[in-house]
Amino acid sequence: MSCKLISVPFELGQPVAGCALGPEALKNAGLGEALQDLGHDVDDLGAIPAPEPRAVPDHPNRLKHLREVSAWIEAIAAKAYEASADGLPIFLGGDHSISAGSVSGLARRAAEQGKPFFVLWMDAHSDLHTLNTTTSGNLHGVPLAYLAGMPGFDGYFPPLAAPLVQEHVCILGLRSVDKAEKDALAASQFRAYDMSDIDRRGVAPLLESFLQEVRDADGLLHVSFDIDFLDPSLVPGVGTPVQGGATFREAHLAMEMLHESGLVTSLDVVELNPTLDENGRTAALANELVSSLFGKTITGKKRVA
Ligand code: 4U7
Ligand code: MN
Ligand code: MN
Ligand code: MN
Repeated sequence: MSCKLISVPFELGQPVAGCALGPEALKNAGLGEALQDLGHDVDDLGAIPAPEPRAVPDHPNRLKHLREVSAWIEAIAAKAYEASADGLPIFLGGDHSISAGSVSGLARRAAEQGKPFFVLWMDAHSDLHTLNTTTSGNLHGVPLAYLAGMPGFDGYFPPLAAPLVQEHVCILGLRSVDKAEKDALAASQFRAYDMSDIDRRGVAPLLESFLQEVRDADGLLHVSFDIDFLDPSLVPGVGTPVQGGATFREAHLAMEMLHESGLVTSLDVVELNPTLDENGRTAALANELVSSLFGKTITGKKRVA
């Protein structure tokens, strides 16, 4: 596998300073070397340069850094489209608003290739606010709504070449869903699994049924890994922690299954805030899980799905 590391040092989609240092922290903690040790080629494409803020109209809702977020989405989408011509792009965030760009560029590429495009959104939050429903104004809470073509983004965020098919999106790990997001979920065709589903049914059957759909459709699979998917006791270095998150074993199993599926074609790792981290343990854990996604196993034995 040829992995392309794309750093996205952008943090204005959320309110806590430090998230822009995420890409460097992941790399300094040895992400590239770990992937190489697993036998992958690693091409570090460096950081996307900060674009000029995008001229967009004022929005009636109080949205934070709309012009910056919109510009970054456009720049990231262009990069994602370009980088996905060959190899496996890995976007290192940055806050989760960056996935509005990565996923839209990848979806455009998939559409041109005539391939069904699937997304696994691993997150405590559903990120399903529209620009009209967000009450925090923090735009890392809206990317999935935008990507799925929900209303209200026209003229503010860049036009989408290929909106996601809701049935092709699986949200895993939910435990913080705002009222408007609950309504959006209820009216949607997303697959959404909350922590209670994980408790009752387990990660493996939930994920396997989704992977089987991707396989049956001969689709491409993007994984958008918001580190706050994990329980905050494991990951102090995130800006929006929510108690009751995935355990190490649940996350590890998910990553192993993703590897064994052979279906993953791109990845985001987002929401790491190194300034909130304790001795780099959040970055180290994120890298450990990414390594599992790229083939690290406990004994070295290969399992095949
Ligand atoms: B993340 C929130 F109110 N829903 O809109 C909001 F709970 O990318 C949180 O998943 C959003 O970390 C979290 O601000 C976005 C809040
Ligand atoms: Mn998120
Ligand atoms: Mn989150
Ligand atoms: Mn967050």
